[in-house]
Amino acid sequence: MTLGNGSAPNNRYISILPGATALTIAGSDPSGGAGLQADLKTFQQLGVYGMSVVTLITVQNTQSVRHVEVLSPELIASQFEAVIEDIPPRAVKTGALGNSNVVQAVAEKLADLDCPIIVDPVMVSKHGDALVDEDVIRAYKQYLLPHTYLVTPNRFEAEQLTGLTLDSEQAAAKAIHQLHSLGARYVLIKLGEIKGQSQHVLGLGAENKGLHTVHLNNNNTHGTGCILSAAIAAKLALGETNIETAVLFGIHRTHEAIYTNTGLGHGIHPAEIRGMLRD
Ligand code: PXL
Repeated sequence: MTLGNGSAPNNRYISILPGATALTIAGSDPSGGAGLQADLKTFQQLGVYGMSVVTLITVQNTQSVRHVEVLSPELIASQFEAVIEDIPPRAVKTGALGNSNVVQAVAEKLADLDCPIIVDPVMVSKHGDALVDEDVIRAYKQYLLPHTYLVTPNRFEAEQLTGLTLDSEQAAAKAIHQLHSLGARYVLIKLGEIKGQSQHVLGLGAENKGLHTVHLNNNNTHGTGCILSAAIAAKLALGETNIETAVLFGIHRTHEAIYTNTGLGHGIHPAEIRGMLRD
C-alpha cells in the first residue's frame, strides 16, 4: 500500500470550510479534555480552522488540577499579535485567563478586533479550585465585558460577576440585566440542573429565553463548558448571524458530546464531539 502519494484527500472527511477561522485565548489542559485543546478539537470537528493563544499551563488529568502557571501578559499579547496580523479570525473565544493583568491585556488587544468575541469567564485558582479573586472579577467587568459579544458564565461565575444569588430564573434575569449594562451584548447563564433539566437562560437584550435540555447526570462532562463556547464560536465563524441559532447549536453539540464521550481517564471522562469522519 502506498501512503502519502500526493493525491488529494478523498471525500470521506468533512473539510475545513474556506475562510472559517476561529481563535481561542485559553489555558492548556495537557490531558486534552478541557481548555484550548478542547476548543481546537471542537473547531476542527465543526469544520473551522482553529488557532490558539496560550494564557496559562495547567498540570492536570481527568482526576484533578494539580498546578497552574500563568504566562506573562506580554507573552500572551505577542502571541495574539503574531496570529492576528497573519490569519484574521472570524470569531474569538476566551477561556481561563488566570489573573487581572491578563484579563486587562487581552481586553486591550480585543478592543480593536472586528469579529464576535465570546467570553467564557472561567474562574480557576492555582490549585484548580473555584477561584474568587476580586481583582479578576473587577477586570472582567471593567475591561473585557465592554468588548464582549456573548458571555457564558455558569451559575457560580455569574454570581461572582454580579454579587447576586442565582436560585431562580427571576434572579438570572437580574444578573443578565447587570451583565448587559456592563457591555455584554448577549448573555448566556448556565444555571445547571433544575428539576431534571439542564437550564440555560439567554439574554438577548430585548428579552430573555430559557433554553433547556434533559440533564445528563453522569461522569462524562469534563470540558463541556469549553466545548459549548467553542461550538458557539465555530458556528459564528461559519457565518451564522443569529445568536439564538448559534447558542442552540452549541447546546445541542455539547449535549451530544456528553453522550459520545471518550470514556477515557479515571476521573471525569472528557466529553467529545464525534463525527468528523463520514464513514
Ligand atoms: O472547564 C474550565 C477550564 C478551562 N480551561 C482550563 C481548565 C478548565 C478546568 O479545569 O483546566 C485550562
